[in-house]
Amino acid sequence: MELFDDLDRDATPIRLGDGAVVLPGFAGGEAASLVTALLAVADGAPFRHLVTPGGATMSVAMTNCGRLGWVSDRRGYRYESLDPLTGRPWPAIPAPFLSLAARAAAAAGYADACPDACPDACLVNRYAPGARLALHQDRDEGDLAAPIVSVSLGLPATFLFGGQERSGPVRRLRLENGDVAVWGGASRLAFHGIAPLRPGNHRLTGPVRYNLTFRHVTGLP
Ligand code: MD6
Ligand code: FE
Repeated sequence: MELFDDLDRDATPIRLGDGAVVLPGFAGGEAASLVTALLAVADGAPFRHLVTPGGATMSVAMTNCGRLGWVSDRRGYRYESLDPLTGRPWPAIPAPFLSLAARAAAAAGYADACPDACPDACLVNRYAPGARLALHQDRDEGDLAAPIVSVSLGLPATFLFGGQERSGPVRRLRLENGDVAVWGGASRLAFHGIAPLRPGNHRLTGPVRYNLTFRHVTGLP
């Protein structure tokens, strides 16, 4: 039945590149509680459409939880410990998020990433129909040795996975509710993005897709 097809998928890991893997449905069983926790985060730190240094308003709405949050404005991309919208610290990363991030990292072969490189930042993305994320690298983190864990919730999206250069070939992969991507190592700086979201209705999230990305921004002193 189409409504529930993301619950019943082949869980064999998909290798994207050296050090990068997608774990299909890894978070499927806990997706509903992750969405509930995510909405509680957004109660304290509302979703907003950030402006890029070039002056464009992003189509993806974003918020953060954790000690540090990723922000963008005319001055550039960076991590901030206070939410510029509220002036308050970002909400704490909910315990079920941290548990999932640790289990996914271990399943992908990064068992040693924590406690030395536990996530201290979690970016929360919300995609409405048509929202997209242009090809980019995640390179604003101080610790590029720690892997990033990325969780897809709600409507499916087409993930674009390129190489070390923006102009290289791009692989397209469908990410469904509960899919978890873990990448580090040689793929840590690979270009990637999300194609414009197709309209739909998901039982957990209605008309949108959410994505959580866990990062370790600050290395040990
Ligand atoms: C998204 N993800 O899935 C956007 N970045 O909505 C990312 O930009 C991303 O999935 C770094 C590592 C994994 C990711
Ligand atoms: Fe990214």
